[in-house]
Amino acid sequence: MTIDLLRLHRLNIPLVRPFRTSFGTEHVRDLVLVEAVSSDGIRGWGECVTMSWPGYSAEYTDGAIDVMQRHLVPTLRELPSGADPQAVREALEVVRGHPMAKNALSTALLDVWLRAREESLGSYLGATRERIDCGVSVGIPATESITALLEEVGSYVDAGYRRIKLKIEPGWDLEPVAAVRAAWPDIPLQVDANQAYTRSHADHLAQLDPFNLNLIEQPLHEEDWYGHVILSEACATPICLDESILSVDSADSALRFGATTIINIKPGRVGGYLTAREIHDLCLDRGVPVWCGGMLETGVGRAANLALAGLPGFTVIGDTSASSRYYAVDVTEPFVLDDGRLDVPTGPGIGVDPLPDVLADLTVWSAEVRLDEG
Ligand code: OSB
Ligand code: MG
Repeated sequence: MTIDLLRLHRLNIPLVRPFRTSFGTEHVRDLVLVEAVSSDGIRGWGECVTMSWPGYSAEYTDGAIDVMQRHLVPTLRELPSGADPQAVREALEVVRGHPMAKNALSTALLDVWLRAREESLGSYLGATRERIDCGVSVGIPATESITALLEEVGSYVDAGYRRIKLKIEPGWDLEPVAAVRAAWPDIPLQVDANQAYTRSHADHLAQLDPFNLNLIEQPLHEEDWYGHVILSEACATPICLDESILSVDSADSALRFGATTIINIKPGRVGGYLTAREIHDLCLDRGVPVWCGGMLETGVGRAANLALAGLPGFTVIGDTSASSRYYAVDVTEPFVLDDGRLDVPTGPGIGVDPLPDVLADLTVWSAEVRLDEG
């Protein structure tokens, strides 16, 4: 079996509500789905989780398309036919950085490879759970109104979400956290700053301690390893890294230095599901809890994330929310919350396919690149 061609589909999907974080506001999800087509007609899918601007990390959608077409696809052309997922991963390593672009391509190829073997991604990765407890990530309300926040959180609690994550930034932290904690004294609650603070905020962030939070996610700049050690000492609330963890080695370093005690694993941020699994394995060995983060994925990325979240070390509730949290119309059959949980797909590969009509409606640009010719 060989992969003959790749199609890049750029989609713009309106979000059900704007998603404001410390790094900006997203109104429309601007992402790329990679479709890989094999010589025997099997089609696999991968999602490129970049945003349209480099606010979360240095990657962004135009840049990801460029690096895929200009640099990553040519490395895939050098692969022997039938190359296994590890060989694909190694081929892509000749390009520095760009983990989200690499994840999109390698997942599309992995999906074809698994479908040809009729094996699900969950089974391949080693998932031991069939249903995943779901949390939800709540943006900063456009109005910065506590009432609006409580209404939004209330709608998620009513929908059955089992954990709430609040986005915070300087000026939007203690007050919203206190209000949500007062309204729901027992709900698992955590916060995510997306690097918005500095070391000088250590005492300020320690004021979150009385609210019994699971964790504070990525308070400081992604390269500020020592700053996170200082915060870990200043705060009783555990520090959890997201943006800082780009590889198995950065996870190992962060844990050994005491910069983090919990890790948010996102396959896009680490360059693919094989690396995501290795970070999971390292943490499981050390007894370090991990959880599956999200990047406002469509059903394509969500399906694969649910497979990952089924692994035994994912003992902390993650950001794998239902389709309706993000989109009025998802590109796949929607993922629907049932008792606060979503099922790990069981079909071959990622177990879902884009709906052709919806895909066509949402596509703003597409390109086809052949792998069987230079
Ligand atoms: O930092 O975890 C983050 C969304 C986009 C970019 C970064 C992050 C997020 C989220 C939402 O918090 C996760 C999700 O629901 O997909
Ligand atoms: Mg985060």
